[in-house]
Amino acid sequence: MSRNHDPQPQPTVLAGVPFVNRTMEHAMILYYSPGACSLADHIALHEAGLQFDRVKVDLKAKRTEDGRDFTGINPKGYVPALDLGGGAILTENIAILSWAADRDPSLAPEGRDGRYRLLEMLAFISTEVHKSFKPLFTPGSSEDEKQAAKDTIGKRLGFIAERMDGDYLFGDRFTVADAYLLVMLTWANKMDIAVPDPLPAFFDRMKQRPAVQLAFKHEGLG
Ligand SMILES: N[C@@H](CCC(=O)N[C@@H](CS)C(=O)NCC(=O)O)C(=O)O
Repeated sequence: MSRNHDPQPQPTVLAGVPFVNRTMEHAMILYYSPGACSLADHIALHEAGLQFDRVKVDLKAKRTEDGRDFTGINPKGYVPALDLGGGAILTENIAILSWAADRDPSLAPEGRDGRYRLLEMLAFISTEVHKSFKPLFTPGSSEDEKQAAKDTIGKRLGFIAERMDGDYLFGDRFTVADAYLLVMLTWANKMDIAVPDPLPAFFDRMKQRPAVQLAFKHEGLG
């Protein structure tokens, strides 16, 4: 298990209820695998200035780095899983990223519909981009299946690229959706999928953010 060396957490308020994300008894814990989609949540938690511990998961063996059966923590058997403290486990990228944006509302788009625009984008990235990578990560996929996946991902990244209007997905300010998109771009680069403009510049911009650099460092990524 590793721990942040960031400043102590400040109490925040969720739905009118004061919330401290760490007590001596109940640390928040992110279960992650290096470079997996959980990297988006890792970045978002840093961006929100939250204090948390990290536990690496071996996704093949379904074991945590400290030797526990991961399916006992998240019966779904996949990352991300966020222990909010005392064993209350939150799963699914859309939920965890939305949760982080509720902790720090500057991480969601502004405006009356900002929260729904965020969910719309997170759902698109999750169900249309992230899931489309599956054949590329599944042993035994045929070359045709892999090429079809690459074509679909290229098309969906193109849809996002055409709508980018500013430095980030929602203009000039980072939101948690940018963290998810960044992870998709790291995968696209690894899989030699052409990434349309202006996404390469977005990728470089994101890599300059201290929270992104910290998450990459914690996960041992280059
Ligand atoms: N629906 C889940 C999917 C998460 C997911 O695909 N996690 C992958 C890593 S990126 C994983 O842990 N795969 C291992 C497995 O499914 O056994 C979410 O959006 O959070």
